[in-house]
Amino acid sequence: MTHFSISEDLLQAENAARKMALDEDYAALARALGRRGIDGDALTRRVMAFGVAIPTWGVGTGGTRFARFPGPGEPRHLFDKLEDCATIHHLVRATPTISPHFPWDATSDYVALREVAAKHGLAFDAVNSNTFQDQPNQEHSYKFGSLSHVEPAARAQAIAHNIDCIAIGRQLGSKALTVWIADGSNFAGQSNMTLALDRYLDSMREIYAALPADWRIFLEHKLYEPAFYSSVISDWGTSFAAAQELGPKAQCLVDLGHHAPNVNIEQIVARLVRFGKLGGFHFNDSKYGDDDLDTGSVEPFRLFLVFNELIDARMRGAEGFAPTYMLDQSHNVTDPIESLMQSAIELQRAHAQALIVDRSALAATQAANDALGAHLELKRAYTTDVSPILAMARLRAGGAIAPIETYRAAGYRKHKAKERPPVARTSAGIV
Ligand code: LRH
Ligand code: MN
Repeated sequence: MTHFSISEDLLQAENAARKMALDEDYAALARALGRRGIDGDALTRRVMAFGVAIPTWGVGTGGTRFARFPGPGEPRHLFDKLEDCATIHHLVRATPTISPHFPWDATSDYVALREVAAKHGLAFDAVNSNTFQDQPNQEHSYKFGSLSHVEPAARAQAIAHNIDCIAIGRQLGSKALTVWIADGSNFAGQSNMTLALDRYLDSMREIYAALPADWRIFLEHKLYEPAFYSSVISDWGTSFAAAQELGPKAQCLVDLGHHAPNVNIEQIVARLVRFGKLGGFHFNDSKYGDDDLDTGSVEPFRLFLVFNELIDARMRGAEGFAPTYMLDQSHNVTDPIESLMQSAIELQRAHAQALIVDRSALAATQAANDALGAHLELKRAYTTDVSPILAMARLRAGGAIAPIETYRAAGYRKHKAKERPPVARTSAGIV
Protein backbone atom coordinates (compact mmCIF):
# COMPACT_ATOMS: atom_id res chain seq x y z
CA MET A 1 0.00 0.00 0.00
CA THR A 2 1.34 3.44 -0.87
CA HIS A 3 1.75 5.89 1.98
CA PHE A 4 0.35 9.34 1.25
CA SER A 5 2.73 12.25 1.64
CA ILE A 6 2.29 15.93 0.80
CA SER A 7 3.46 16.52 -2.79
CA GLU A 8 5.93 19.17 -3.87
CA ASP A 9 3.35 20.36 -6.40
CA LEU A 10 0.78 21.06 -3.73
CA LEU A 11 3.41 22.75 -1.56
CA GLN A 12 4.59 24.92 -4.47
CA ALA A 13 1.01 25.86 -5.34
CA GLU A 14 0.23 26.83 -1.74
CA ASN A 15 3.45 28.88 -1.56
CA ALA A 16 2.87 30.54 -4.94
CA ALA A 17 -0.50 31.84 -3.71
CA ARG A 18 1.20 33.54 -0.74
CA LYS A 19 4.56 34.58 -2.19
CA MET A 20 3.72 38.14 -3.25
CA ALA A 21 2.24 39.06 0.13
CA LEU A 22 5.24 37.51 1.89
CA ASP A 23 7.71 39.44 -0.27
CA GLU A 24 5.94 42.69 0.60
CA ASP A 25 5.82 41.96 4.35
CA TYR A 26 9.40 40.70 4.35
CA ALA A 27 10.71 43.79 2.55
CA ALA A 28 8.86 46.08 4.97
CA LEU A 29 10.23 44.22 7.99
CA ALA A 30 13.74 44.14 6.54
CA ARG A 31 13.59 47.91 6.05
CA ALA A 32 12.37 48.46 9.64
CA LEU A 33 15.10 46.15 11.00
CA GLY A 34 17.64 47.86 8.76
CA ARG A 35 16.87 51.15 10.49
CA ARG A 36 17.83 49.31 13.74
CA GLY A 37 21.09 48.16 12.21
CA ILE A 38 19.84 44.58 11.80
CA ASP A 39 20.41 42.66 8.53
CA GLY A 40 17.12 40.90 7.74
CA ASP A 41 18.66 38.27 5.46
CA ALA A 42 21.34 37.43 8.03
CA LEU A 43 18.59 36.99 10.62
CA THR A 44 16.67 34.74 8.23
CA ARG A 45 19.78 32.56 7.80
CA ARG A 46 20.09 32.29 11.61
CA VAL A 47 16.44 31.21 11.82
CA MET A 48 17.03 28.61 9.06
CA ALA A 49 19.83 27.11 11.18
CA PHE A 50 17.53 26.63 14.20
CA GLY A 51 16.33 23.10 14.94
CA VAL A 52 14.24 21.40 17.62
CA ALA A 53 13.61 17.69 18.15
CA ILE A 54 10.13 16.18 17.94
CA PRO A 55 9.17 13.74 20.74
CA THR A 56 7.95 10.50 19.16
CA TRP A 57 5.36 10.29 21.93
CA GLY A 58 3.96 13.66 20.83
CA VAL A 59 2.69 12.68 17.35
CA GLY A 60 -0.10 10.50 18.76
CA THR A 61 -3.04 12.07 20.59
CA GLY A 62 -2.23 12.48 24.28
CA GLY A 63 -4.49 12.21 27.28
CA THR A 64 -4.79 12.64 30.97
CA ARG A 65 -5.46 10.19 33.77
CA PHE A 66 -9.12 10.75 33.07
CA ALA A 67 -9.25 9.92 29.40
CA ARG A 68 -7.65 10.01 25.96
CA PHE A 69 -9.68 10.75 22.85
CA PRO A 70 -7.68 9.43 19.87
CA GLY A 71 -8.31 11.14 16.53
CA PRO A 72 -8.52 9.69 12.99
CA GLY A 73 -5.34 8.32 11.38
CA GLU A 74 -3.48 7.89 14.67
CA PRO A 75 0.08 6.60 14.24
CA ARG A 76 0.01 2.87 15.11
CA HIS A 77 3.72 2.31 15.49
CA LEU A 78 7.12 4.00 15.19
CA PHE A 79 7.14 3.94 11.39
CA ASP A 80 3.82 5.83 11.24
CA LYS A 81 5.34 8.27 13.74
CA LEU A 82 8.38 8.76 11.46
CA GLU A 83 6.03 9.58 8.55
CA ASP A 84 4.29 12.22 10.66
CA CYS A 85 7.60 13.65 11.91
CA ALA A 86 8.80 13.83 8.29
CA THR A 87 5.62 15.71 7.31
CA ILE A 88 6.22 18.23 10.11
CA HIS A 89 9.83 18.80 8.99
CA HIS A 90 8.79 18.94 5.33
CA LEU A 91 6.55 21.94 6.06
CA VAL A 92 8.33 23.87 8.87
CA ARG A 93 11.97 22.88 8.07
CA ALA A 94 12.92 23.29 11.76
CA THR A 95 12.54 19.76 13.18
CA PRO A 96 15.33 17.62 11.64
CA THR A 97 15.61 15.36 14.67
CA ILE A 98 13.36 13.15 16.80
CA SER A 99 13.69 12.10 20.41
CA PRO A 100 12.57 8.50 21.03
CA HIS A 101 11.32 6.93 24.23
CA PHE A 102 11.94 3.32 25.26
CA PRO A 103 10.31 0.88 25.49
CA TRP A 104 7.44 2.86 23.86
CA ASP A 105 9.48 2.95 20.60
CA ALA A 106 11.04 -0.53 20.92
CA THR A 107 11.52 -2.28 17.58
CA SER A 108 13.49 -5.27 16.29
CA ASP A 109 16.10 -3.56 14.09
CA TYR A 110 17.47 -0.16 15.13
CA VAL A 111 19.93 0.08 12.27
CA ALA A 112 17.01 -0.31 9.86
CA LEU A 113 15.07 2.25 11.87
CA ARG A 114 17.95 4.70 11.50
CA GLU A 115 17.94 4.12 7.72
CA VAL A 116 14.19 4.67 7.45
CA ALA A 117 14.51 7.86 9.47
CA ALA A 118 17.39 9.03 7.28
CA LYS A 119 15.24 8.43 4.17
CA HIS A 120 12.73 10.82 5.77
CA GLY A 121 15.60 13.31 6.33
CA LEU A 122 15.46 12.72 10.08
CA ALA A 123 18.13 11.92 12.69
CA PHE A 124 17.87 10.98 16.37
CA ASP A 125 18.45 13.33 19.29
CA ALA A 126 18.54 12.23 22.96
CA VAL A 127 16.93 8.90 23.86
CA ASN A 128 14.58 8.78 26.87
CA SER A 129 14.46 5.89 29.33
CA ASN A 130 11.29 4.85 31.15
CA THR A 131 11.40 3.52 34.69
CA PHE A 132 8.11 5.17 35.63
CA GLN A 133 5.87 2.38 34.26
CA ASP A 134 5.89 -1.39 34.76
CA GLN A 135 6.17 -3.40 31.56
CA PRO A 136 4.35 -6.76 31.12
CA ASN A 137 6.23 -9.58 32.96
CA GLN A 138 8.58 -7.09 34.60
CA GLU A 139 10.26 -8.75 37.58
CA HIS A 140 10.48 -5.79 39.95
CA SER A 141 7.75 -3.13 40.07
CA TYR A 142 8.55 0.60 39.99
CA LYS A 143 5.55 1.37 42.22
CA PHE A 144 7.89 2.54 44.96
CA GLY A 145 10.61 3.94 42.74
CA SER A 146 13.29 2.87 40.33
CA LEU A 147 16.87 4.22 40.49
CA SER A 148 16.24 5.19 44.15
CA HIS A 149 14.19 2.10 45.10
CA VAL A 150 14.99 0.63 48.53
CA GLU A 151 15.49 -2.82 46.95
CA PRO A 152 18.84 -3.34 45.15
CA ALA A 153 17.19 -5.69 42.61
CA ALA A 154 14.71 -3.04 41.50
CA ARG A 155 17.53 -0.50 41.18
CA ALA A 156 19.64 -2.98 39.21
CA GLN A 157 16.69 -3.53 36.84
CA ALA A 158 16.31 0.23 36.30
CA ILE A 159 20.06 0.66 35.78
CA ALA A 160 20.09 -2.16 33.21
CA HIS A 161 17.20 -0.53 31.32
CA ASN A 162 19.06 2.78 31.09
CA ILE A 163 22.19 0.99 29.86
CA ASP A 164 20.04 -0.79 27.24
CA CYS A 165 18.75 2.64 26.13
CA ILE A 166 22.35 3.79 25.63
CA ALA A 167 23.04 0.69 23.50
CA ILE A 168 19.95 1.42 21.38
CA GLY A 169 20.88 5.10 21.12
CA ARG A 170 24.33 4.20 19.83
CA GLN A 171 22.74 2.26 16.94
CA LEU A 172 20.48 5.24 16.21
CA GLY A 173 23.31 7.79 16.24
CA SER A 174 22.08 9.56 19.40
CA LYS A 175 24.58 11.30 21.66
CA ALA A 176 22.62 11.63 24.88
CA LEU A 177 20.35 9.84 27.36
CA THR A 178 17.60 11.73 29.19
CA VAL A 179 16.73 10.30 32.61
CA TRP A 180 13.51 11.44 34.22
CA ILE A 181 12.37 9.35 37.22
CA ALA A 182 8.98 9.46 38.94
CA ASP A 183 10.62 8.39 42.22
CA GLY A 184 9.32 10.12 45.34
CA SER A 185 6.75 9.78 48.09
CA ASN A 186 3.14 10.69 48.86
CA PHE A 187 3.36 10.86 52.64
CA ALA A 188 5.74 12.60 55.06
CA GLY A 189 7.85 9.85 56.56
CA GLN A 190 7.20 7.39 53.71
CA SER A 191 10.75 7.88 52.34
CA ASN A 192 14.11 8.78 53.87
CA MET A 193 14.73 11.63 51.43
CA THR A 194 18.52 11.66 51.92
CA LEU A 195 19.00 7.91 51.52
CA ALA A 196 16.71 8.00 48.46
CA LEU A 197 18.98 10.58 46.82
CA ASP A 198 22.08 8.55 47.74
CA ARG A 199 20.59 5.44 46.15
CA TYR A 200 19.74 7.47 43.04
CA LEU A 201 23.32 8.79 42.82
CA ASP A 202 24.78 5.29 43.21
CA SER A 203 22.53 4.07 40.39
CA MET A 204 23.34 7.05 38.16
CA ARG A 205 27.07 6.49 38.71
CA GLU A 206 26.68 3.00 37.17
CA ILE A 207 24.74 4.42 34.20
CA TYR A 208 27.29 7.25 33.84
CA ALA A 209 30.10 4.68 33.68
CA ALA A 210 28.37 3.06 30.68
CA LEU A 211 28.26 6.29 28.65
CA PRO A 212 30.38 6.40 25.47
CA ALA A 213 33.12 9.07 25.54
CA ASP A 214 31.18 11.54 23.37
CA TRP A 215 27.81 11.12 25.10
CA ARG A 216 25.98 13.23 27.69
CA ILE A 217 23.41 12.23 30.28
CA PHE A 218 20.59 14.68 31.02
CA LEU A 219 18.99 14.81 34.48
CA GLU A 220 15.40 16.02 34.19
CA HIS A 221 14.04 17.55 37.41
CA LYS A 222 10.33 17.78 38.23
CA LEU A 223 8.66 19.34 41.28
CA TYR A 224 5.84 16.82 41.63
CA GLU A 225 3.63 14.20 39.87
CA PRO A 226 3.23 11.35 40.04
CA ALA A 227 4.72 11.78 43.54
CA PHE A 228 2.78 14.37 45.47
CA TYR A 229 4.79 14.83 48.73
CA SER A 230 8.46 14.59 47.65
CA SER A 231 10.23 13.93 44.35
CA VAL A 232 13.83 12.68 44.45
CA ILE A 233 14.98 15.08 41.67
CA SER A 234 12.49 17.88 42.39
CA ASP A 235 14.29 21.03 41.34
CA TRP A 236 17.22 22.48 39.43
CA GLY A 237 19.33 22.73 42.59
CA THR A 238 19.17 19.00 43.28
CA SER A 239 19.65 18.21 39.60
CA PHE A 240 22.66 20.57 39.41
CA ALA A 241 24.30 19.16 42.54
CA ALA A 242 23.76 15.61 41.30
CA ALA A 243 25.19 16.47 37.86
CA GLN A 244 28.19 18.10 39.53
CA GLU A 245 28.75 14.97 41.62
CA LEU A 246 28.39 12.61 38.63
CA GLY A 247 30.87 14.34 36.34
CA PRO A 248 31.35 16.46 33.19
CA LYS A 249 29.08 14.33 30.96
CA ALA A 250 26.14 14.92 33.30
CA GLN A 251 24.03 18.02 32.65
CA CYS A 252 20.59 19.32 33.57
CA LEU A 253 17.53 19.24 31.31
CA VAL A 254 14.90 21.94 31.86
CA ASP A 255 11.31 20.86 31.14
CA LEU A 256 9.43 24.18 31.29
CA GLY A 257 6.41 22.50 32.93
CA HIS A 258 8.29 20.98 35.83
CA HIS A 259 8.37 24.03 38.12
CA ALA A 260 5.99 25.61 40.59
CA PRO A 261 3.80 28.35 39.02
CA ASN A 262 5.62 31.69 38.49
CA VAL A 263 9.09 30.33 39.10
CA ASN A 264 11.69 32.43 37.23
CA ILE A 265 12.72 29.73 34.74
CA GLU A 266 14.86 32.11 32.65
CA GLN A 267 17.04 32.71 35.72
CA ILE A 268 17.38 28.95 36.26
CA VAL A 269 18.54 28.74 32.64
CA ALA A 270 21.04 31.57 33.21
CA ARG A 271 22.40 29.81 36.32
CA LEU A 272 22.80 26.45 34.59
CA VAL A 273 24.59 28.17 31.70
CA ARG A 274 26.87 30.01 34.16
CA PHE A 275 27.90 26.72 35.74
CA GLY A 276 28.26 24.91 32.39
CA LYS A 277 25.48 22.45 33.26
CA LEU A 278 22.70 23.32 30.81
CA GLY A 279 22.16 20.12 28.80
CA GLY A 280 18.89 20.92 27.09
CA PHE A 281 15.19 21.59 27.14
CA HIS A 282 11.82 19.97 26.96
CA PHE A 283 9.75 22.83 25.62
CA ASN A 284 6.03 23.11 26.30
CA ASP A 285 3.77 25.54 28.16
CA SER A 286 1.64 25.43 31.29
CA LYS A 287 -0.76 27.47 33.38
CA TYR A 288 -0.97 25.38 36.53
CA GLY A 289 1.14 22.15 36.69
CA ASP A 290 2.90 19.93 34.18
CA ASP A 291 0.16 20.67 31.68
CA ASP A 292 2.32 19.84 28.62
CA LEU A 293 0.46 22.43 26.57
CA ASP A 294 1.70 23.78 23.23
CA THR A 295 4.88 25.85 23.43
CA GLY A 296 4.17 29.57 23.44
CA SER A 297 0.42 29.06 23.88
CA VAL A 298 0.20 30.38 27.48
CA GLU A 299 3.35 32.36 28.30
CA PRO A 300 5.08 33.43 25.04
CA PHE A 301 6.89 36.28 26.85
CA ARG A 302 8.45 33.78 29.27
CA LEU A 303 9.61 31.67 26.31
CA PHE A 304 11.18 34.78 24.79
CA LEU A 305 12.95 35.52 28.10
CA VAL A 306 14.40 31.99 28.12
CA PHE A 307 15.78 32.52 24.60
CA ASN A 308 17.03 35.94 25.63
CA GLU A 309 19.27 34.17 28.18
CA LEU A 310 20.32 31.57 25.58
CA ILE A 311 21.30 34.17 22.97
CA ASP A 312 23.08 36.24 25.64
CA ALA A 313 25.07 33.11 26.55
CA ARG A 314 25.87 32.37 22.91
CA MET A 315 26.94 35.98 22.27
CA ARG A 316 29.12 35.84 25.39
CA GLY A 317 30.68 32.56 24.20
CA ALA A 318 29.66 30.84 27.45
CA GLU A 319 31.87 27.85 28.15
CA GLY A 320 30.48 24.40 27.23
CA PHE A 321 27.28 26.01 25.92
CA ALA A 322 25.62 23.36 23.69
CA PRO A 323 22.02 22.90 24.80
CA THR A 324 19.82 20.51 22.85
CA TYR A 325 16.27 21.60 22.10
CA MET A 326 13.36 19.15 22.26
CA LEU A 327 9.60 19.51 22.50
CA ASP A 328 7.71 17.51 25.14
CA GLN A 329 3.99 18.08 24.86
CA SER A 330 0.69 16.21 25.09
CA HIS A 331 -1.83 17.00 22.38
CA ASN A 332 -5.19 16.11 23.88
CA VAL A 333 -7.59 18.25 21.81
CA THR A 334 -5.67 19.22 18.63
CA ASP A 335 -4.17 17.41 15.65
CA PRO A 336 -0.71 16.60 17.07
CA ILE A 337 0.98 17.44 13.74
CA GLU A 338 -0.56 20.91 13.70
CA SER A 339 0.37 21.53 17.34
CA LEU A 340 3.95 20.39 16.81
CA MET A 341 4.33 22.55 13.69
CA GLN A 342 2.97 25.62 15.48
CA SER A 343 5.14 24.91 18.53
CA ALA A 344 8.28 24.71 16.37
CA ILE A 345 7.28 28.04 14.82
CA GLU A 346 6.82 29.62 18.29
CA LEU A 347 10.35 28.46 19.17
CA GLN A 348 11.67 29.95 15.90
CA ARG A 349 9.85 33.17 16.86
CA ALA A 350 11.28 33.41 20.40
CA HIS A 351 14.74 32.63 19.01
CA ALA A 352 14.48 35.31 16.29
CA GLN A 353 13.13 37.92 18.71
CA ALA A 354 16.00 37.20 21.12
CA LEU A 355 18.44 37.65 18.22
CA ILE A 356 17.20 41.21 17.56
CA VAL A 357 17.64 42.46 21.13
CA ASP A 358 20.07 45.39 20.96
CA ARG A 359 22.52 43.91 23.47
CA SER A 360 24.82 46.93 23.70
CA ALA A 361 21.86 49.26 24.38
CA LEU A 362 20.59 46.73 26.94
CA ALA A 363 23.97 46.59 28.66
CA ALA A 364 24.13 50.40 28.73
CA THR A 365 20.69 50.77 30.33
CA GLN A 366 21.56 48.02 32.86
CA ALA A 367 24.83 49.78 33.73
CA ALA A 368 22.88 53.02 34.19
CA ASN A 369 20.23 51.33 36.39
CA ASP A 370 17.71 52.53 33.85
CA ALA A 371 15.20 49.84 34.81
CA LEU A 372 12.45 50.83 32.39
CA GLY A 373 14.92 51.56 29.58
CA ALA A 374 16.37 48.08 29.99
CA HIS A 375 12.94 46.45 30.08
CA LEU A 376 11.89 48.35 26.96
CA GLU A 377 14.95 47.09 25.08
CA LEU A 378 13.58 43.56 25.59
CA LYS A 379 10.00 44.59 24.85
CA ARG A 380 11.11 46.25 21.60
CA ALA A 381 12.44 42.91 20.36
CA TYR A 382 9.52 40.92 21.78
CA THR A 383 6.90 43.18 20.16
CA THR A 384 8.58 42.98 16.75
CA ASP A 385 6.44 40.75 14.54
CA VAL A 386 9.10 38.54 12.95
CA SER A 387 6.51 36.31 11.20
CA PRO A 388 7.67 37.31 7.66
CA ILE A 389 11.23 36.26 8.51
CA LEU A 390 10.03 32.94 9.92
CA ALA A 391 7.95 32.31 6.79
CA MET A 392 10.81 33.32 4.48
CA ALA A 393 13.17 31.02 6.39
CA ARG A 394 10.75 28.12 5.82
CA LEU A 395 10.31 29.02 2.16
CA ARG A 396 14.08 29.33 1.50
CA ALA A 397 14.60 26.00 3.25
CA GLY A 398 12.06 24.31 0.95
CA GLY A 399 9.13 24.38 3.34
CA ALA A 400 5.72 26.02 3.54
CA ILE A 401 4.99 29.71 3.93
CA ALA A 402 1.82 28.64 5.80
CA PRO A 403 2.40 25.11 7.20
CA ILE A 404 -0.96 24.51 8.87
CA GLU A 405 -3.00 25.83 5.93
CA THR A 406 -0.88 23.75 3.55
CA TYR A 407 -1.22 20.65 5.75
CA ARG A 408 -5.02 21.08 5.83
CA ALA A 409 -5.20 21.75 2.08
CA ALA A 410 -3.37 18.43 1.51
CA GLY A 411 -5.91 16.52 3.61
CA TYR A 412 -3.02 14.57 5.13
CA ARG A 413 -5.04 13.36 8.16
CA LYS A 414 -7.95 12.19 5.97
CA HIS A 415 -5.52 10.13 3.89
CA LYS A 416 -3.91 8.66 7.02
CA ALA A 417 -7.34 7.78 8.40
CA LYS A 418 -7.80 5.56 5.33
CA GLU A 419 -4.30 4.08 5.54
CA ARG A 420 -4.28 3.51 9.31
CA PRO A 421 -7.27 1.48 10.54
CA PRO A 422 -8.06 2.64 14.09
CA VAL A 423 -6.28 0.67 16.81
CA ALA A 424 -8.69 -0.29 19.63
CA ARG A 425 -6.99 1.17 22.72
CA THR A 426 -8.88 2.28 25.78
CA SER A 427 -6.03 3.27 28.09
CA ALA A 428 -5.87 6.83 29.40
CA GLY A 429 -2.46 8.62 29.66
CA ILE A 430 0.26 9.81 27.27
CA VAL A 431 0.60 7.13 24.57
C1 LRH B 1 7.78 13.69 32.67
C2 LRH B 1 8.23 13.96 31.25
C3 LRH B 1 9.50 13.24 30.88
C4 LRH B 1 9.06 12.13 29.98
C5 LRH B 1 7.64 12.17 29.96
C6 LRH B 1 6.97 11.74 28.72
O1 LRH B 1 6.71 14.51 33.01
O2 LRH B 1 8.33 15.32 31.05
O3 LRH B 1 10.32 14.02 30.08
O4 LRH B 1 9.79 11.08 29.89
O5 LRH B 1 7.25 13.45 30.39
MN1 MN C 1 9.89 16.17 29.83
